[in-house]
Amino acid sequence: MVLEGLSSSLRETLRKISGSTYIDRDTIKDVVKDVQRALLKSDVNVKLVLDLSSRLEKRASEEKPPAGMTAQDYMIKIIYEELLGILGEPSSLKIEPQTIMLVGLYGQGKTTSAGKLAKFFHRKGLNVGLIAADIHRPGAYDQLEQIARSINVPFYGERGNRDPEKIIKHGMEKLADMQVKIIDTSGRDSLNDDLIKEIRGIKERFKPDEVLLVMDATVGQQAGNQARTLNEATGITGVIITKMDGTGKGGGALSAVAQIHSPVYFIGTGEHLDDLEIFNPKKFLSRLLGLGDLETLMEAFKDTQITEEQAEESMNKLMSGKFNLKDMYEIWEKFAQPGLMRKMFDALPLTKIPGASKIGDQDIETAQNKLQNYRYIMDSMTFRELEEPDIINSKRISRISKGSGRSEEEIRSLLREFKAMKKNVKAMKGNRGFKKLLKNQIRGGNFSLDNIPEFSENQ
Ligand SMILES: Nc1nc2c(ncn2[C@@H]2O[C@H](COP(=O)(O)OP(=O)(O)OP(=O)(O)O)[C@@H](O)[C@H]2O)c(=O)[nH]1
Ligand SMILES: [Mg+2]
Repeated sequence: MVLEGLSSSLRETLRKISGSTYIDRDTIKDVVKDVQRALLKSDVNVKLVLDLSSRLEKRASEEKPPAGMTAQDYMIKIIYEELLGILGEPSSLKIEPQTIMLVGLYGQGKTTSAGKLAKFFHRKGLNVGLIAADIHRPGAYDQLEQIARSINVPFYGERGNRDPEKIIKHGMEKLADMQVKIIDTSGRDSLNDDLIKEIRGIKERFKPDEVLLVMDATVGQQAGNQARTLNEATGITGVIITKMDGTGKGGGALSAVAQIHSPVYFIGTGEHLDDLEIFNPKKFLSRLLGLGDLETLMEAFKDTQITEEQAEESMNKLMSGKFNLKDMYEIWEKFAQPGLMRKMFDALPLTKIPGASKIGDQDIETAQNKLQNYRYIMDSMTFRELEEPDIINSKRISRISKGSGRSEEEIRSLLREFKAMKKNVKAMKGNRGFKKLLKNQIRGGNFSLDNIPEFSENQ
């Protein structure tokens, strides 16, 4: 995955913060250094990194966390916000008739992206036409024509014509009925006056509604210069970062975007014409930091019967020491709802954490079976045992085992989990409710199947 290195070092930093007992000046300095190093290593522009780290340091030293939030969490929040600042505001292409021109150096993915965009608009119900104005690359005409044919959209090009403006003029006329016109232009292997003159000419003559910079995730520190120069020549209105499925460091392209203050509209995630994703900075960053796709996750919870009040109530009970097995049963019951676990795992970036094994349907089934068995066990407990689990001695365990058909070891394991859950939550000072617990756990990057029923923080 692109930004793999950045992702794992930032996650490490967040873990460090979560695990620290307090945040003092030295911790702040340490954290800022860590973040700095991680960003630089991923080719994020040096000046951006320096600006970001000084803002981080200033905010972390001066700002006070609001009531109910720990200094650790607040530090994480500041890092999140500052990184989000680099990624910019979410913005997307309007779904309406328009002319789009793609610019970028050789091999960045312009022609492929032209096809992806055509497919995108086509699917949204707009007529699309593709215009091949790349007069440099031998085979550019054929490549775009083939793409156009594969998605069944009209194409215009003139094989052998060396004047891109003439081709576009004819193309605009021929494709006048098309609601969206996409112009593929030439690249060069580096920035040169010839290229600048060519694309500036096209831009000034045809005044496209959007000029999209296509840049791949492998460009390093020189990305900023590329973006700036192309921006000066044509006024970039948005960016497509391609090859996000590769192993590029990604930081160069992302900083280039920040430097020209243009939004990233899409990311390319493969060679296929369907491999185009609308870019959402918050989602992207949450995944990068291993915070999970919190929004999606919270959406999943909204669909279930667990309201925040209910969760809050359980947590209050838990913390007051009055929490008993019956309450735990209730919570588990909610988790055992069909589909919820799948949704949770789909929303979480577990599969992208290096070393973490992919959560398969098998694992989910195992977890759900485990919950089911725990419920059988609890069904065999007396009312008093559920309310006061401490009285459950080995004699009682043996009785419960016979009644439920589950092994004594399983019952012990249930009791252990209950105790761990109680202890873990108690250890967390301040009641910030279920959401918070879940967030912390995800944040720690240690969200595992075993942790779910316990809601344990595991730090
Ligand atoms: N893995 C992956 N490959 C991509 C992506 N986008 C484009 N490519 C590949 O990158 C290579 C170059 O893509 P093109 O679309 O031809 O790039 P271009 O900018 O038009 O290049 P020139 O015409 O030479 O200027 C092709 O092999 C594409 O299949 C992407 O998002 N992911
Ligand atoms: Mg091309």
